[in-house]
Amino acid sequence: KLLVVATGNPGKLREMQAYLANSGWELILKPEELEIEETGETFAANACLKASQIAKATGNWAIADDSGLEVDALNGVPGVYSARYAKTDSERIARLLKELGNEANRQAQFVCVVAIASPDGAIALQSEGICRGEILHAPRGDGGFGYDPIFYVPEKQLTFAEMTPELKRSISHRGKAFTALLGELERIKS
Ligand code: ITT
Repeated sequence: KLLVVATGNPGKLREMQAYLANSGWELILKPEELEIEETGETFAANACLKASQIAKATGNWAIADDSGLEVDALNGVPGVYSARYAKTDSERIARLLKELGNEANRQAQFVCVVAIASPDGAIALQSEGICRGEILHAPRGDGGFGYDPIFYVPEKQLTFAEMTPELKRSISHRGKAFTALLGELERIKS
C-alpha cells in the first residue's frame, strides 16, 4: 500500500523515511504545492490536520509529524510555534538563546506527535513521544536539523547534532512516537 509522507521539512523527512524503511509500505513524497495551514493549538491537532488533509487530497494513506521544542523557563515556548519562531534554523536558535539569556533553568523537551490517516481522512493511528534535555548556551555539532545543535542530552553527554543519526533516532521524541506506532502500522497494511 502507498503511504504519503506528509512533510515539507527535509530533516524530518529523512528521519521519517528511516523509521518507515522496513514497514512494508511504499512511501511517496507529499506533492510540494500541497501546503496545509497549521491552525491547531496542540501538536496532536496539527498532526491530525496534516495527515487528514493530505490523505483526502491525494486519495492515499498519509502520515504526518507535528513536533517542537518546549522550554520550561519560557512556559513551553516555542512549542507548536517552533517552525514559525524565525525564518531559518540559525535564526530560530539565535532567538531562543536570546530569549533564554542567562536563565539558570535550561530544562526543555522535544515533543512529537505522529498521526496516520486513511484515504477518507479518518485518523487511524496517533502516537506521542517526548525527549527531555537541556538548552546549551551555544550551538554544538552539525548533524540533524532545527534546534538540534542547542539540545543537549545529559545521559549521552551529546547534543542531538553531535549524535550519529542512528543514536538520535533511537532516543528522540520522534523515535519514541514511531516505535509505539510501527507494529500497528504493519497490522493496518495487511
Ligand atoms: P511540516 O509541517 O511540513 O512537517 P515543519 O517544519 O513546519 O514541517 P512543524 O510544524 O512540526 O514542522 O515544526 C516543527 C519544528 O520543530 C521544526 O521546524 C524544527 O524547527 C523543530 N523540530 C522538530 N523536531 C525536531 C528535531 O528532531 N530536531 C530539531 N528540531 C526539531
